[in-house]
Amino acid sequence: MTPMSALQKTDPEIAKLITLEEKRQREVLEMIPSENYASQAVRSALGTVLNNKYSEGYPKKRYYQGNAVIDSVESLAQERAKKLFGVPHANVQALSGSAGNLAVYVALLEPLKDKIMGLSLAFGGHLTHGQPQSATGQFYKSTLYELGRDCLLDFDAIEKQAVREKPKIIVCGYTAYPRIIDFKRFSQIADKVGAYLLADISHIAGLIVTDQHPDPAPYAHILMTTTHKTLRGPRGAIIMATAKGLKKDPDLGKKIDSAIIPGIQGGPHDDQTASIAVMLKEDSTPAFKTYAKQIVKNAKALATYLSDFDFDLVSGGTDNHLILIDLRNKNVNGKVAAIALEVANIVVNANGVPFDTQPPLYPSGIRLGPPAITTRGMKEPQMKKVAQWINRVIEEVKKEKLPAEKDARNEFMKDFKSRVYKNKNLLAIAKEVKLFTSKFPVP
Ligand code: DSN
Repeated sequence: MTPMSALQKTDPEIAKLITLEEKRQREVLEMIPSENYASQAVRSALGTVLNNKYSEGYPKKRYYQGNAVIDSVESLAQERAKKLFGVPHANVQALSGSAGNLAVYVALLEPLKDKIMGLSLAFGGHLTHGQPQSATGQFYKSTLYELGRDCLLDFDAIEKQAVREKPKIIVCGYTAYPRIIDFKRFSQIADKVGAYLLADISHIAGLIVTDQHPDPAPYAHILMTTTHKTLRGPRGAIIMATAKGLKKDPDLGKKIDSAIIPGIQGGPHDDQTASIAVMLKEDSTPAFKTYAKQIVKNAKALATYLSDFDFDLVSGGTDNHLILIDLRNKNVNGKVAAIALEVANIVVNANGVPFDTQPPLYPSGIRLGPPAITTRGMKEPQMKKVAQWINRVIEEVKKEKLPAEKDARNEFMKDFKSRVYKNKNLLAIAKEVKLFTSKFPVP
């Protein structure tokens, strides 16, 4: 019996929902830049008998018997990660990026005393970079930096802030920054104030290991990456100590491992570890390098076509896999745009833009990128079509004015949602997109 037919027999409700999600992923233009289509090989390692095992500890130092095979799986994942990223220590057990970042803080910081310095979420940082809403900003002190008026990293301001605030960890690496990150400049600042430099490369790791983005390993002390974005793996994370990190703190690797277990996690998800190992093997191939190159080519082409339609791209364009559009010149709210695009089978996310004046649930922009559609084989000529469709959708909802006042806004959204799913022009685009995507197979 195949896994799907077993599921169908036991739980047809869930089997049906999975089939529906499969269909959705096949039919849409999946353009959330942090999502991707993992290969069948990567997904095949998930949900195997490895799911049945407890393996608290690390290879050859487990708290449970019966781990000979799991030890080999985890050692293989560690070795492949070390080789791919060029680092001497890798921990492959963090269950997600949030857990990965928290483990780094648990490893190195004293609660309520030591300080994290990360980019504010409103400027493209992440909750776990010391935001006050997150445990990382509550258990530890934090100071958040912002981008300059040009929407780029302002290193002089960052340096001044670091000197003033004396953080113990500086975090670089972002969720909505379309430009190259100057890791060398960050390392000069971290070294000047004696801080650890943590590069959260979750978004751009796939570009880094294929030389499409400068490598942080020579400059940062710690690298943390999720595995399901441009790396195209299962959900999960890898925390790495670099050679520079071990030079600063010879116990860094041990501290990271202890922060994962017993610090913040118990047993690892061994099927996830196996899947990460498969991903790392795929990511070492020439085919993956070609893929990553194409992501950047596609993102640049899409940015150019969108600019031709007078879309206001934050920072003026992109160097990586993502594009952030400020929709204020189009008089369309980001949430309104994201919903309308989804009706047209184009999936992006509403996103704040630097210096946004709108609340996080109704931000002024949208964030999109081509990692997933590049996996399906789309190239520059297809980006022109994508830009045309996005433009048609935004033109269609230009008259939808989101009120500023909360109650009026809620009323408006109710009314908008009751109309937008029946909008004939959007549904016509949805049909075109569906026909188009049917020509590009998902893995
Ligand atoms: N949720 C991720 C993203 O979409 O960028 C960051 O954690």
